[in-house]
Amino acid sequence: MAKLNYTDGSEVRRTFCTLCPQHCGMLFRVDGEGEPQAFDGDRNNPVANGKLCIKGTTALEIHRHDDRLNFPLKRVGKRGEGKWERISWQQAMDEIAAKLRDLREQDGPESVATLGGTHKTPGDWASWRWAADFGTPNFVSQGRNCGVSEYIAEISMYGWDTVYQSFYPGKTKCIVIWGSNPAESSPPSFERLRQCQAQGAKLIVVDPRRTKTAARADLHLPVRPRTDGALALGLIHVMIRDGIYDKEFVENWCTGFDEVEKEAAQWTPERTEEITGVPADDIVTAAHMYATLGPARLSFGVAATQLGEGASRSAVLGRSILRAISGNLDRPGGEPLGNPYDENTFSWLPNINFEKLVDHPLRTRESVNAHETPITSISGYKAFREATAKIYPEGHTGTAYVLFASQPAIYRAITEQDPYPVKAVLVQCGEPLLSMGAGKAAYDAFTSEKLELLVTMDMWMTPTAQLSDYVLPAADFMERADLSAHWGIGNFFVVGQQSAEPVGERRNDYDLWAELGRRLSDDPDYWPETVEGMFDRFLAPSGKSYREWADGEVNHRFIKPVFYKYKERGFATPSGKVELVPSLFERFGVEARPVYTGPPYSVPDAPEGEYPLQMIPGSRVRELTASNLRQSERLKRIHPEPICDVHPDTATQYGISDGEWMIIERPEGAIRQRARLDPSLRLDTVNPDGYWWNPDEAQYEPHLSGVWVSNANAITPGAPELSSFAGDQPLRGARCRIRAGEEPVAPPRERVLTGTTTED
Ligand SMILES: Nc1nc2c(c(=O)[nH]1)N[C@H]1C(S)=C(S)[C@@H](COP(=O)(O)OP(=O)(O)OC[C@H]3O[C@@H](n4cnc5c(=O)[nH]c(N)nc54)[C@H](O)[C@@H]3O)O[C@H]1N2
Ligand SMILES: Nc1nc2c(c(=O)[nH]1)N[C@H]1C(S)=C(S)[C@@H](COP(=O)(O)OP(=O)(O)OC[C@H]3O[C@@H](n4cnc5c(=O)[nH]c(N)nc54)[C@H](O)[C@@H]3O)O[C@H]1N2
Ligand code: SF4
Ligand SMILES: [Mo]
Repeated sequence: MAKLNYTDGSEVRRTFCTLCPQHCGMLFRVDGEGEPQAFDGDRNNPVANGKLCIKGTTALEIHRHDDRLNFPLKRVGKRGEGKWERISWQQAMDEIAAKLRDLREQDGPESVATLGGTHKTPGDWASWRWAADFGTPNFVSQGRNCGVSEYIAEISMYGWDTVYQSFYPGKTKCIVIWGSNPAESSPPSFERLRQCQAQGAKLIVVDPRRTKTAARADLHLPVRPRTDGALALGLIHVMIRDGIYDKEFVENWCTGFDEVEKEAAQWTPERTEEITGVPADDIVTAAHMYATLGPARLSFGVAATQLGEGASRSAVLGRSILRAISGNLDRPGGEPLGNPYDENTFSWLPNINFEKLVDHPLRTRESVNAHETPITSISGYKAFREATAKIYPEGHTGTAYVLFASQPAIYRAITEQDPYPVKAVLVQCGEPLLSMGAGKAAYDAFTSEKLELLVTMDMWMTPTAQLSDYVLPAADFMERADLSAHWGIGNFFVVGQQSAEPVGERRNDYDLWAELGRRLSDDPDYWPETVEGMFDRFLAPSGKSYREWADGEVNHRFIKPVFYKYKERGFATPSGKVELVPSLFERFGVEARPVYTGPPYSVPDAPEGEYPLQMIPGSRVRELTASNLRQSERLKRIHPEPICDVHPDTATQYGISDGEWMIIERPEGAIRQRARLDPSLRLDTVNPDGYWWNPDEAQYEPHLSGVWVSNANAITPGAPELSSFAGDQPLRGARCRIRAGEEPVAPPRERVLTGTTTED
């Protein structure tokens, strides 16, 4: 690659977009000065076959934006006051490492936590590798609120997972999209969905809203938020009652069926309708479509994992049982079980090196949430590693998800020092105040005097960065060499060439961990000099280096799917079978049967009388990624203000008009968004935009770029005990009330570009 393609001497660089987790292939035309001037989709990359979405087309705007952070900053005033001193990377790394060393000596490595977010390649795996090296189990990253409980349910039940798999045009005959909306969240998978439908596949969508995906469905089940576990039990009930489950598979390959049958017995379609609001007839039709049309895929979706204690457990167990008893596991066109990386492709886990964390000589404690969510712990990790070893000798690639700590428990460990103190937090690639739920608890933690160090590495002066002691400028995806393996769980890897010189002192996220690691590690070879050196280690089994892949004809590799693998190897569970009632749950004292405990509520929430509605914030919109991209003028034109969907009758009841500001309230506080009337929405449900802040509103305390104005995660409930069995937070379905009004406001920002210019 990197050939001279143009007569003016410019080159083409080939990489992939990381503005959302799809990682579509992208090409940049780079001029003689090393500056990218134009871009296009990479038609040779099979993820999106050359297509880019509207977000991807902002790449150069983002790269050149005036608001970007370009130099390391050290706080000189009070936290959140906005007084900074520009310092060198060397000084920042020396001072931060010295503080972390002191904390590790005095309070143990567990007193340091990392908070990361959505998949930003080097930032995620490098922070896990660093945590393992430093000795702290308190690390959080992408996936914490997307899929941990789903992963754990699937791995416990099958010893394998289907999370990152897909449906196949021509082969898949029935697709169930449940708590997910690929029309907005994944252009490549929506395209595939359309291809499947064009070749005859039927579509069932389970969503309280009639989304763009639901609009294409043959059957839409508008479920009451948080009642997915009941719906799954209703579907299981019909499949057993009508004898349309795969009896042979259940007999030969499953344990626990009798217990499931007993639990499902009470979930007649009528009772299921009472709890979920889905008409009984539709439940029967859906069960028959799913069980009898042919190979079926019930896809991963974030909602099931975001329902909080009880509700998420029954939802993820119920969905996993459906995949198994329908006979779809590892069936072509059904539910492919992820293939482990083979010896010729990629080495993931050994390079993350969780083993070092397990045996770390300085680590004496489990994560701050392990006593409440014992599966997500180092003991949980060991149990999963042991169970899955026969399929995954290096460990199941999803095991990072078993280890992630839970954010509210980290916040509590800071403010209440319970179960032990956390005194330093390193934030990178994530925005805890906006995106991780329990925003108020995060704020209390970050402004607490008990927190001795808060570091943020980001591209922008985010609200969390504004409160930090050190702010470090991150490179964008054009400014770094890259490699994606979809967290080690896809059947795929792709490498990317660097296509721009970093502006100012922006650096690759890897460098933060490598620089700190070199100062703190007991192993001088642990951190290669550059990220490329680390990529070489990942890619060693492929027989080619990063450079060879990046500059070669083809920059990616798929692992060819193999089906019915279990017939040879059995399932990677303790019993070798699909455990419909997983023994790994029982071992950790977690209810292993799909017992439904969603609404009417089993967990403390706002009182129903005062807060009669349920809110489901954070549903994806095509033109934004979580709290990212709010700086783009192009995207501001498409989505300038936060929007909350409300049913017209509900709006009338509360005196709210279309297009006017409305207030959404919970005991944690109130936010405002613009009402948009949606007659297809359930009457009891409102759908506020998530992750909302405004970089054009006043920075620093008390406004923090409007973080309290419209940010739904400022009012999502935060106590650790409300998290699911896996530590996932109750981000969807919390009770709320609404009214007309527009109180919370923040003044506009004075445009002083502190620390962001390229000049001294
Ligand atoms: N209510 C509600 N809350 C949710 C969800 C929901 O559905 N509803 N979904 C949850 C899910 S699934 C997820 S994954 C999270 C998303 O949560 P996060 O990933 O925390 O969300 P973002 O807001 O995308 O934060 C990313 C931050 O990283 C910065 N950034 C972007 N690229 C880079 C980079 O290359 N390097 C560095 N250092 N920084 C970068 C951005 O500027 C931004 O500040 O939100 C969760 N929160
Ligand atoms: N444009 C864009 N694309 C993205 C992202 C982004 O921020 N923007 N984020 C990326 C990330 S990190 C992730 S994890 C994926 C997530 O991708 P998806 O899984 O598609 O996530 P959402 O679009 O949030 O879809 C969740 C759906 O669940 C519905 N829902 C809410 N509550 C409930 C409930 O109680 N039960 C049921 N059954 N449904 C419910 C919502 O109405 C919504 O339609 O998207 C990725 N792609
Ligand atoms: S879907 Fe859009 S934002 Fe996401 S990787 Fe592809 S081009 Fe980038
Ligand atoms: Mo996510």
